Order: sequence, then structure tokens, then C-alpha cells
Amino acid sequence: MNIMIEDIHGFNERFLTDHTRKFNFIEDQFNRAHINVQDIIERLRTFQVAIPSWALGSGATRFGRFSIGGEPATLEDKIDDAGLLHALTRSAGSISLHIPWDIPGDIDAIKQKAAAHGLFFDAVNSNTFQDQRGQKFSYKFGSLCHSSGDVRQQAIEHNVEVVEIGKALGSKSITIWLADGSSFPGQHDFRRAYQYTQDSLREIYKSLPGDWRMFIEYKPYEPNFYSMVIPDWGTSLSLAEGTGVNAHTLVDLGHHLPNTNIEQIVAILMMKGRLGGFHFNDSKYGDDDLTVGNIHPFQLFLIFNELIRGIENNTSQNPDPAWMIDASHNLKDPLEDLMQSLEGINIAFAQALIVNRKALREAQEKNDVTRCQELLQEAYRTDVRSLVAEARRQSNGAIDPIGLYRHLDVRKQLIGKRGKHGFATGL
Ligand SMILES: [Mn+2]
Repeated sequence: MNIMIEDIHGFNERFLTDHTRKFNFIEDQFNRAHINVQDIIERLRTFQVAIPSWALGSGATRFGRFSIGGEPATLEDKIDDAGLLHALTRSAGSISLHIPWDIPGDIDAIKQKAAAHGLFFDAVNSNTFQDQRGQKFSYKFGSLCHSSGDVRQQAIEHNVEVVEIGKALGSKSITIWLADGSSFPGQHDFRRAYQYTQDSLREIYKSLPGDWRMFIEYKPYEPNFYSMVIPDWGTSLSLAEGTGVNAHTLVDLGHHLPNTNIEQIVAILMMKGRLGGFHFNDSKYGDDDLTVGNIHPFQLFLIFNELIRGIENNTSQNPDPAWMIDASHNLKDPLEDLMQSLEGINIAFAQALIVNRKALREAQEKNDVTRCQELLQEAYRTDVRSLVAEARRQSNGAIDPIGLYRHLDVRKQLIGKRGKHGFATGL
């Protein structure tokens, strides 16, 4: 189903008086602080986040999965769902495919469908953490790091094939996340596993067109629980540097041990020109894949503060990072959950945009710790929701996306069309 622009405008009318009142208040506040409101709105309007193809169905824990009904069973359906999100929010302008969960059949038809929704294809994701039917060698003991050259070669060829699919779709990057690691001391020779991984990445890199980038994701544990071959940003960065100029580190918020200072990691990676991409989610304990900004909104704000500083002072020519939501769970309607995540991202982004960076720099120079903290809190404690809504409204999106989604009974319509018990592919 498609959401008509008239539906959006009609629904927005209902809230316009209230919205305008709130927006005027913040506009007045900003004018007095010499912040250009329309500049901030333009930054918000152009900021687009990719939706991963695997987040559009109900997620799963290892204990089970519960269908929410009307789940997208095909790649076409997934593109339609991403299109719905983009129509409502105007901030989900791309889709990130997972291969082999979502291998496009008719590439041209898929491209046309995406273009009709105003979507482009962001990074493609390879998968060597599962065995696929008919696969010759198993990844049970690893893929790019495997002790067997045959397994490594198979994993390299899979990644090269993913690049080929991405080229046909118009993607410009590949994200590699490896489950490779060991669960018992002595299982791995750390040095050999690292070296094999480095060699394999170099092989894959040879297949990348010159305008493509490779993103190397890291994770401290899970599914392996003693060691991961790429456990942290330092390992990822060293592999990226050993692979080539277009290889970068990808930061996934959920892939850190508790209390890790992720904003500092972001700052240094950008300073080195090696922050390639960013996966948004939130977590309480581990890689929980919860709604963005739901548990640690202040951390998200601090991360955006560093991202914006990196973008605005880009001395190392860090390319524009690829933004993606990487969250999925099994309680909420995934489309509603993604809209909440987009809201969380935009709020943190807007708050970080209004940090008085010049004053912060001066306070840092003077070692005025109190002032430094006040300046950050001033931005973080500003209620920017009406600003985010105004950016959406100016882009023909909904002032209240979830409200309109419910008003139009979208899930019920999807269930009517696709059935109640199907599961989305993937996971
Ligand atoms: Mn991720």
C-alpha cells in the first residue's frame, strides 16, 4: 500500500495549530540565541538513515519468534514497507540489503520499485555467519579467518558476489560483519586468525570498484564467547588500514562492552578519516537491538556531538558516514519501532546541532569544566521535538507519523494483504 500525500496533509491539518504554537516558541528561543532555525531544519531534512531489509519483520530472540502479521515475505514487500516509512517520516531514504536473505530476482524491477518510493540502495551486507543450503563448506569454525583455505576462498567469493549484486543495484559500499571467533581458550591461534582475516579482506577489496567503500564492523562477543577475531575498533581500524584507503571501520552502538565511551571512539575514527558507517540501536546489557535513544539518549547526543564536530572539521577527509538503523526485536510492530528510532536519531542530531561549539572550545581552553558541562546540557535539555516535526512537515512528511500510521490502520491493511502468520525472511 502507498500513503497518499493528501492523507498526510489532511492529517497534519489536525495538529497544525498546536504544532505551530510549539514551533514558534522554539523559533523565538533560537532567534534570541542567534541560532538559524531554518539552517537546522535543512540539516534535518537532508539527514537520511538507511533501513535494513531485516528490520521490517518481527525480530527474534534465540528462544522464539512471534509473527506480528502482515510481515513482508519478499524483497518487493520490504521495499514497500521501507517506502511507507519514508513517506511518513521523510528521513528513511534508503534501504540496506542483506545477502543472501534478500537476493533480488529482477534487478531492474527492484530498482524501479525503490525509485518510485524515493529510495536508493545503501550498503550491501554479506553473511558468512550462517551456512546456506547447498553450500559446499561450513562456517561453523569461521569464514574469512578459517584454518582451511577452501573455506576462506568460499567466504571471499560470497563477498565478491555481494559486491556484484550491490553494483547492479547502485550501492556504493559493502559492510562485513564476521561472527568469526572462538569460544574456548586454545581454540584459536589469535595471530593466525587475524592474518587470515587480513589476507581475505584484501582479496575482497580487490573486487571493489574505485568509488566503493568497505566497512569492517566489530563486536566484542557473541556468537563466540571467548574471542572474536574483530572484537573492537582498534582491531577493525588496523585491518582497515592494512586493507586500503577505501576500507573503514563501522561502529554499531550495540557492539561494545557496557559503559564503553563510544563518543570518544567516534571522535578518533573521524580524526583518522576512517569512520565509514554507523549502526544505530540501543541496549541495556549487550547487543540488545532496542529502539534508538530509548535507554541511553544522553550517550546518543554525545555521539552526535562528535559526529557533527567530525563533519564540520573534516581535516582528514572522512567520507560522509553511512547511517543505518540496526535494531530488531519481537514485541512491537517493527514499522512503529523504526519510526520511534528515527525520531530518537533526529532528536539527538538536532540537539547536537545547537551545541554552541565556539563557546565550548573557549571553555575547554580555559579548563572551565562547569561551563563545558552547562553548554552541553543547554543543548541536550532543549525540547527539539517540534523542530524535528517541522522538518518532516516541510518535507511533506507527517507531523505525527505513528499517529497517522495508526489512523490509517496500516498494519491491519498489511495483514489483509499478506496474511496473519507469515514471517519475513532473514534472522
Ligand atoms: Mn550492525
